[in-house]
Amino acid sequence: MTKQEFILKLHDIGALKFGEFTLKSGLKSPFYFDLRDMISHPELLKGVSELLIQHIENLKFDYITGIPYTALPIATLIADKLQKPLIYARKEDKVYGTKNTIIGKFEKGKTCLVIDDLITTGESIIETAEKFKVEGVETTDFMVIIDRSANASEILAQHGFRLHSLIQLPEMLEILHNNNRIAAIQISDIQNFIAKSASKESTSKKVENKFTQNLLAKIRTNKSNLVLSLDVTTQSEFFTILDQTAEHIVMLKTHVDILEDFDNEFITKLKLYASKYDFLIFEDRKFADIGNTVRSQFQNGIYKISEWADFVTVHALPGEGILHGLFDQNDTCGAFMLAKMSSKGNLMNESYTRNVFAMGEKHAEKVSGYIVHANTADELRRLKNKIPNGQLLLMPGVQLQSGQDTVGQQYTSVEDAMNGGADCIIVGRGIIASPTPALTAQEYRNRAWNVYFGL
Ligand code: S5P
Repeated sequence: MTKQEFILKLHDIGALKFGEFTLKSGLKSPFYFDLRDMISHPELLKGVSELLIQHIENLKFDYITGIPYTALPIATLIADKLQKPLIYARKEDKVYGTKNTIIGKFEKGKTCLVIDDLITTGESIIETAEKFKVEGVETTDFMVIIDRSANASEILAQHGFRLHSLIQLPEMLEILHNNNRIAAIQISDIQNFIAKSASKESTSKKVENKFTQNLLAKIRTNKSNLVLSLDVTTQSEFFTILDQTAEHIVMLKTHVDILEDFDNEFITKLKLYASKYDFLIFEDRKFADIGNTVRSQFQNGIYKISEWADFVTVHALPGEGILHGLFDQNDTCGAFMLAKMSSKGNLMNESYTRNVFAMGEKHAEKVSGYIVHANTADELRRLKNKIPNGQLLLMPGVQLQSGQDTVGQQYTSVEDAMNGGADCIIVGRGIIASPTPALTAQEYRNRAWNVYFGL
């Protein structure tokens, strides 16, 4: 099968549609490609695998994989022809430590060629590469059937990946036009649409609320990205450490419910420190109940958090009612949503994290950003890229060196956190368990600030 025959056949089976289509984002697209049905046409499946083989013959790789679902049967045929071992990454996210992310037999340190059907932004390729990397398999070459992107090849090159494509969109449109399948005007509509969506991606609306602006201003004036997590159980310890560290922080994170001698005086005193040293107060309450209950937990009880906190943490798990419950009656406190926790084996998988970002974007007037932990700078950068423009990333589980505690907390270094794009680091025991909290707080602050400012 020639490339032209393949393209025309794809059009015949309805895999390439032209007209007006409403995308998930609400945008109207002049075309819609869906190659899934191709696998039910044996001559197409065979034809495309032979065409792909011509492109990959000279590449060096140990294994071959296809991104589920459409590309997996194609990769299977190619693996058979080239007599290369097939492996693949689960499509669903790994939840428990026991399940393998990669199915098949492989050795660490080997390379894998990845086949995919369509490329639009390169996002799923980067995710796949990440999944393989975690398991020790390198994926540097990616072969796609149709490249319908504006600039995926350059974006991927920035990540060190090579993109090979069987069909580039302009060439495909020309073939379809020459065979009277589409009109010239449709080609220019498609080209305009792609150019517009590429520029939209780079200038997407900035969602920065007043709480975020306040925090960003303090980061600049205090020259600090350090959020101190002052998890101690008595007021005297609390203020002893605060006396030594307050000048180095931008925000103080509290768990007021672990104080044994909490009283209203505590809040009065804390507010005096906050105004003297110009830091914000962040009660890490991790709300996680129905709207009506969290409203009471926020406003009532002995802590009356809504009266003094500048920020609180909120879980997305109960649904967006939690944000209405907390904030419909409050205009003085912002939120950080927990998107990816630092504790080992936590159940926040990729799709959960994405859904948290989507909920936070929808409520951007209250949500200033997300609590996100990652074990490497690369992984954090990948998550940071998914955060809506203008929202922040605070990273807990940070110490001077990476490591773990005895109950599942994982630590990443200050440099990895900041290089991965954290706006603030959240540090507890790294500072409060130090024999010299003042010096140590200063060290965390300087190390983070140096990366932040590219020093
Ligand atoms: O995923 C998370 C989210 C948070 S807010 N992991 C965390 O460790 N935290 C909080 O950050 C945690 O509740 C604690 O107050 C602080 C980390 O403390 P450290 O002593 O381990 O640095």
